Amino acid sequence: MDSMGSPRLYIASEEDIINGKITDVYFVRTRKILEAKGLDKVRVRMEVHVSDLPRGYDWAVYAGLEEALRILEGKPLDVYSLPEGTLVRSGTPVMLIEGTYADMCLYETAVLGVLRQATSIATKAARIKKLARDRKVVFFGLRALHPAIAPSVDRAAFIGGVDAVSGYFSQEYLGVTPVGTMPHALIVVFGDNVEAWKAFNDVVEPGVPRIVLVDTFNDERVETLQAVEALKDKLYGVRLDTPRSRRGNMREIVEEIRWTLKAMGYPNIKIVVSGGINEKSLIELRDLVDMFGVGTSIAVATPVDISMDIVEVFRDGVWKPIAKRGKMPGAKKVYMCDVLDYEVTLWDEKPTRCYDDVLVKWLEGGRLVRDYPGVNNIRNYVISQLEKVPEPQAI
Ligand code: PCP
Repeated sequence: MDSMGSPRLYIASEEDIINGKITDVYFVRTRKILEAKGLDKVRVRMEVHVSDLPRGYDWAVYAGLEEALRILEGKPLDVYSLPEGTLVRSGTPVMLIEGTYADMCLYETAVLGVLRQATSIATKAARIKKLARDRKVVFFGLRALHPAIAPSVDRAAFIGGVDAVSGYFSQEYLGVTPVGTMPHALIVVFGDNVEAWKAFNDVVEPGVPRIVLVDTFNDERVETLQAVEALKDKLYGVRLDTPRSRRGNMREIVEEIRWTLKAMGYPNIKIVVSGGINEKSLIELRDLVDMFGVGTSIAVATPVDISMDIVEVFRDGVWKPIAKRGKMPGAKKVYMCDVLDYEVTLWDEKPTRCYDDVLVKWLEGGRLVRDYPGVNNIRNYVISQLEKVPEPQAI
């Protein structure tokens, strides 16, 4: 708050989120009605499921579980979930929350928000990573979104499978080393690209690869040769972020750079391309480019729709299946055979084909009953699944 008591930034505090203040007003009214009419002790089983995939998507990477659990921790609720990072198809139950509806309704907005954002970003990152094959992908998309959610955005992209993220804070928040190159601003302030590159090499800690931007003032090939001349064996790579006004045929530009470097005796200089990279442009360049800097197309990913619906109510001493139209009543279990090959059954139904029960308890009475796996383990899990699925159709 500033001195006048106005918010400096229009962001919710962690406390407000965890206390259920960041919610839709109709949930506040609902809870008030239930309490007034003596229905606040009605127990329900609330199912969270992937309700709709974007056109052309066959699967989504389920992400956001850790933050969702941290919102629900301490509430008198039992929560079951698939592991974070599981590839799922449309309609798959990913979480089940059991308790009184009055105790969970204020958190529906926040839990869905966390799950939908993380799943949408992780899914897009996984698609891009799969399409990049053995090429590196670095997430450069923080500037596309509000900085308040930057840690969760980097986390989701990393879980989805990108090789690195650019957020300076990510070492502290995620325990992953951030990766970046240099902005055009550095070169513009020096007024001389070669001086700026040399200053980068002089000042930046030795472990950081010397990847220089080669499109600021001159043609990419001219600047690439200047960079080779200026940094010689210190040069690790060149980044092309060619402005759209000059972009033309990006593939031919990269081919020319690759060929020229080879002709000059520098076949191992890496080529990094960023700026507007999406699934289709990545496919056009992946045989020539060593690393992609992808921002907006991951950060502002097409939404994966996730819904939360009551599927059972405890009445007259028994759990009774009930759901709104369009939803499948009854609490469900998920038994895994292999990647994207699983069986969904009713809660007490015996599976017939797959037997690995993967919808497991995470919170009991609001208390965590298993350890969070950590972002590196989740990412490895996603990568191992991606190895078993075909390349998505680029959209
Ligand atoms: C952009 C900046 C972003 C890259 C491209 C991602 O270049 O490097 O990280 O772009 P995308 O969101 O379209 O995928 P500039 O806007 O030129 O910024 P800078 O000069 O700081 O590199």
